[in-house]
Amino acid sequence: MTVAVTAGRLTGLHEIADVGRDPRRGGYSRHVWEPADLELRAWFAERAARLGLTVESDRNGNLWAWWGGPGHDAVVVGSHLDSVPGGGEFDGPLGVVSALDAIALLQASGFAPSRPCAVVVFAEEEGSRFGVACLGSRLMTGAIAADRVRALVDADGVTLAEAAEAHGTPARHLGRDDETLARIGVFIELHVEQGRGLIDLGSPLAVASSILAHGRWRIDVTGEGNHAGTTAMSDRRDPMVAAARGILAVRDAAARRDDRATIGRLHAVPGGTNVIPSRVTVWLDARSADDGDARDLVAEITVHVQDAAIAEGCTATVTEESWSGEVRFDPALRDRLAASLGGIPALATGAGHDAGTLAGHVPTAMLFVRNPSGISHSPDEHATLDDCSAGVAALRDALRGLL
Ligand code: HGY
Ligand code: MN
Ligand code: MN
Repeated sequence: MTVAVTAGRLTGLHEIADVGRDPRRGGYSRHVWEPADLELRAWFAERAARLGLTVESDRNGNLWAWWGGPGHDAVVVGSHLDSVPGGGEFDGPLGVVSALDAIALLQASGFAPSRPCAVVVFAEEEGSRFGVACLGSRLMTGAIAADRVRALVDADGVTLAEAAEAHGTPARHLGRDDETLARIGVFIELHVEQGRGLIDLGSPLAVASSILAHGRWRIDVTGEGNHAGTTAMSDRRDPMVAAARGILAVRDAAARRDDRATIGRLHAVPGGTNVIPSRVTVWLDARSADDGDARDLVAEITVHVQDAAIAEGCTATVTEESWSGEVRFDPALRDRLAASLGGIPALATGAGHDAGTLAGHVPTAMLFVRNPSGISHSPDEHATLDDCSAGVAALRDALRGLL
């Protein structure tokens, strides 16, 4: 049996190709417990059931599909189905579809696993709705306090507790889940590569070596709301101008240090064309090679942003919303996997993953599939069918070796 293909795509990707399309932004907007995400969850349950897998949700809204029933020391493969706003087709779903396809190939070949195996779909990996990345895996591992998570609010004022309750995940049960974590013997996440690493290496596949330290910070700049027509330029305390000065300083600080810093989201209050805002909030994503460098970068940015605010008669506060320390994947598992797949290269990444959260708890590895555009978090993200098929075959072989 070969990998299932429909209309030039892995069949699983074809089946969900219309779910959560975003006509306004382009690409896909699939946010946790919103209609597209619910449809994807139902699709996953149905597709897993077709393979005879037993599907269950854990106390944090992560989905598990068990081959042969739940058990300990399991080999777990999977990724996420949610997306950034206006995201691509592959970031997350490729890992889930490939995991199901790899199991289908093993089943078709008559292979019988000698240890438990599961496909997992982690909830809210992108943090697009509630702001904190890798929320499902963070909750499971206890990396974030459940009380804080329950109180997170989306753009419409819905708390995470309310959203979870509405879709069958009791809010009081959210939090560290030692029982589920203890079932995982090894975790492998296959993911589309999100940069040009594999193009440069001329390889369809790689294993992950490390993930940059990264986090998210909310920057609130407060000034004085006033009239756009009657307020002299010299009389203004305009937080938008202060934020603009701050954003340039963010770019310059990261460039000087050879780090990465991005402002991808901005919110002005009250948000009228003819109104000088009273407050502007921007969100900073900052990433560096190690934890100390990332902390230093954000400390420097904080000083620049506060100086920019003072220069405009405003004030600025910087609040951490999420933090992920540098990850170095288990070298023994990485090397074993790379060797078993014909000596594929190892690649560092600047993108965060649930595998990064799990790496501190269980032996964890990642497989990257080449992205010929080198672009991700955009509708232009891509992976060819040949490379996706190579990824499925690699995951099948990895599973065969571990099961
Ligand atoms: O933001 C990230 O690095 C990831 O793609 N969630
Ligand atoms: Mn992503
Ligand atoms: Mn992802």
